[in-house]
Amino acid sequence: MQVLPKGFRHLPGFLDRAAQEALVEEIRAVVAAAPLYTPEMPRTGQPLSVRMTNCGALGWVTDRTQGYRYQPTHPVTGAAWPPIPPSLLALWQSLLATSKPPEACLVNFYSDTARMGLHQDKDEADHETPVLSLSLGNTCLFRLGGQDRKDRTLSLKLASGDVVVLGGDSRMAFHGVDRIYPATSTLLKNGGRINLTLRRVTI
Ligand code: MD3
Ligand code: FE
Repeated sequence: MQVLPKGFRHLPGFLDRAAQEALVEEIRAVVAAAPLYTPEMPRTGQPLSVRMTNCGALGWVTDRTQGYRYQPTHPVTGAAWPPIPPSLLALWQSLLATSKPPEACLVNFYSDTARMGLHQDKDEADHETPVLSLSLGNTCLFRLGGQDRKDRTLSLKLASGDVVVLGGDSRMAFHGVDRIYPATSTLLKNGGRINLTLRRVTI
């Protein structure tokens, strides 16, 4: 029997169509100020298939020479990240018990062929505050494991408008995206999927 880790919450269809459309426009404005770039694996320089940008005081970035890190500026333009849209700050406040605001909002853009390998999110000093994830566009097959890479995993689909809270035991769980299902949403005119993750970075 599969059991979800304690602290994992999946809220299917939490955002209605109008809220999703409004969020896409806000993300378009973020991307206009902070263009999507192609992140690279540390040391090998192997490109990730997901393109990324951020908003917030800190952004998660990775490249061959400096590896995984948070920094206050865009790795290509050198500009400060644009602010997190107020609607996302309000969502964070309404869903989480914490009084600490998010510092980073990572924007992942998946083409219909992109994926993300199994990994842990551990570049934050704060491992306690939950991560809040929002999905927009095509449905993906998401995989969630345990705190050890060898732990059994379970798969679930994340559709446009779904919200996931990764708190408690799920905060340090391995996870990844195995595939995107093309043409499962009409939200993004050119297909693909956007995932937003709001995070607390510093203690
Ligand atoms: C479980 N993003 O940005 S979202 C990531 O769909 C990331 O783009 C995936 O993994 C995506 O790091 C998954 C759901 C998610 C986000 C953060 C987590 C699951 C998580 C952090 C800890 C555990
Ligand atoms: Fe992750």
